[in-house]
Order: sequence, then C-alpha cells, then structure tokens
Amino acid sequence: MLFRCGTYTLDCSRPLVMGIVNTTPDSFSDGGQFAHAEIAVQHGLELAEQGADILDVGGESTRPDAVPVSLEEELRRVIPVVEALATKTQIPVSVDTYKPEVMQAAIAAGASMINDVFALTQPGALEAVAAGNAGVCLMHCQGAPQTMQLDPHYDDVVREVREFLRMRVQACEAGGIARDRILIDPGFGFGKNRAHNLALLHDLGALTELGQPVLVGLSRKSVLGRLTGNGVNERLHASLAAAVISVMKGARIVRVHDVQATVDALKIITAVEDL
Ligand code: 7PJ
Repeated sequence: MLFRCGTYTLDCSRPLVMGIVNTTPDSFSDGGQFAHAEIAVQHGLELAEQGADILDVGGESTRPDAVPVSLEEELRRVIPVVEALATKTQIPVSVDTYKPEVMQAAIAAGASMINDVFALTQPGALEAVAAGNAGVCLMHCQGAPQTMQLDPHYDDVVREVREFLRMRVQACEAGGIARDRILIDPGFGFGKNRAHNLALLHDLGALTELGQPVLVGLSRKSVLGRLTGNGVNERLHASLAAAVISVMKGARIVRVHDVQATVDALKIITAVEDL
C-alpha cells in the first residue's frame, strides 16, 4: 500500500513511525520565539536521526485542557519550523492543524502532509489540501477539544467512527484529493472514554477494511495513564505496547513521542512478518 504526500511516496508495507515535534512554548523553558523554533527544529532533526519516517509539527495543542491559540500565533510557531525541517531532512514534514490558512502557509513552506484532527471539516480546509499534492490524515473527533472528554457517547463507537471516516474519505475524493493521498485515524482520546478507546483498538480491523492506511496516536495518552496509574512522563512502556498492538491489528503508521524506542519495537514485528 502506497501513501503519496508532496513529492514523497511512502511504502506502508513496513510499519512507519511519525515523530511528534512540539512547538508550543509551554513545553519548553522560556527563551523567546527564536529559541522555541530552534529547539523544535533540533528536536525534529533528532527524531529523523532516530529513524522517524514522518515528522509531525504542531503549533496548537488539541489536548482537552488546552487553550486555543490565534491564527497569527500558530503561524509564527509552525512555519519557521516547517521550513527548516523540510530543507534539512529527507522525510515528509506533516503539520498538525485544522485551520485552512495554516494548511496553505505550511504547504507553501514545504510541508508534504496535513494532519487534521477535524478531518478537513472546517470551511476551506478540504480545498486548501486539494489545491496541491500534499497528503492528509483524516482523524475522528467527537465534539470540541475543550468539552469532548466530559461525557462522550456512542451507540456503537466502532461503527460510528468507521462511518464518519468512510464519508470523509468520500468527500475528500469528490473534492479532488486522490485516495492514495489519504490516511485515516480513529482519534484516540478525542471524545472517547476508556471503553471507547479500548473498543477501537480491539476492533482496529474494522477501519483497515476501508482500504486506507490507518494511523494511530496513543503515545503517552491519558487512557494509558488510567490503565497503568502512571503520569505522562512514565508512559513509555504502555505506549510501546499500544504501538505494537496497533501495528499487529493493522495500523500502518504510529504517531509517537519516543521514536527510537518505537522503531526498535516495530523492528521485531517486521522481522517476524517477513518470515
Ligand atoms: C493525535 C493527533 C492523534 C492524529 C494529537 C496528543 C494529542 N493527530 N494529534 N492522531 N493526537 N492524527 O498527542 O496527545 O491521535 S494531539
């Protein structure tokens, strides 16, 4: 299965690792805007060195407790980092955004892919991606980030997430985004309680059936914290287990903070699958 994004074609027959590059200042010691960008670029280069297949640059946290940032601030954070990483690495740079203006600017700055937690549902977003040859990840999310974890409800979470993604793939194809440019993602933790998250992981095969490569993001997420009792910085082992399970259930890309450890873990799967 091939995934095309920008000038890159990724072969998804081997599981791929997307490394998370955070540019939000609250995750760094205070050193001004330039320092933040420098640190983010350095981090991205390290993740590429560790074997990341894609780098995902984000400027606005979509975690449940996050404060939204303005368009201007998001552009200021993201664009210099995208420019530098697109020039200095030989792997696709993805941008985690739902704003069409950021998508456009990021693609112009060299981004090969857009990772949208709202699956290109914001006005103008689908058009911004269709206008070029960037790839896209369509993620499922129930509700708005600030309120989505209050009381998420589904009659049948797996069926509803699958139907949503199926319809978004259809809408994207109709809008001019070829199927080989589209990834799908159940959106772990985005309007899902523990039972919803576990059902989606257990039945991930229901999503791979749609024929698009599936991307999974479970790295350090609070569902892993609840299952282990561990804080956000003690979730590496649980994250590796989640990545391995995801790939064995058919995911082709895992979005992670800990690239080196994940690359090692996935090598064991590949070795066994290659027999
Ligand atoms: C995801 C994401 C995810 C995709 C975030 C976090 C929250 N994009 N962006 N899938 N999660 N495609 O990393 O904890 O699961 S932000």
